[in-house]
Amino acid sequence: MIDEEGLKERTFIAIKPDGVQRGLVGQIVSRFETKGFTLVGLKIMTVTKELAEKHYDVHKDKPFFRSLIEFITSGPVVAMVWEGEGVVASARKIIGATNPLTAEPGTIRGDYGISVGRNLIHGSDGIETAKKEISLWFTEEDLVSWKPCLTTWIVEKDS
Ligand code: DAT
Ligand code: MG
Repeated sequence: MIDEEGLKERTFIAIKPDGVQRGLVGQIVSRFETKGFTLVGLKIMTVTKELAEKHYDVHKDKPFFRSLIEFITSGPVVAMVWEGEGVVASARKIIGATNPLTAEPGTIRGDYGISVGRNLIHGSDGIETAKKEISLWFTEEDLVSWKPCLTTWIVEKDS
């Protein structure tokens, strides 16, 4: 049994410039949609250096930080918020391991990539990170709270 609060779990997902340039937006969106999660925020944007550095602040001392910032600001990014029970951890599984070469087939990175610096997609690594990232990338007005009419066919609320 899950409560309304559980249904409201949200994660931040971004299709990186390589995913957009390679025409994979539709296929990537489709993976989360067909899984049963609800899209509550979506925009295509050019990421500023300031936003990129804030988003990847945790990696600021890593040797790959500069190339990561350069890459994420190099072309359009599709930023999204997805909602649903367990969405944060589930999205990480759908995305796959950081290095696409070791990511399992069937995951997004496992199916579409071969290089860690071109790994197509970002997903929040925890519920608290998700909250921080969502507020960094979206305003409250950007997000739409809605209940898909298929919900009772996807989620068993009372059992
Ligand atoms: P993830 O995106 O799976 O959460 P992360 O948070 O450890 O991975 O790193 C953020 C991004 O930085 C990752 O998607 C790609 C890049 N990156 C990570 N490790 C790297 C490495 N060893 N060399 C080059 N880029 C790396
Ligand atoms: Mg990460």
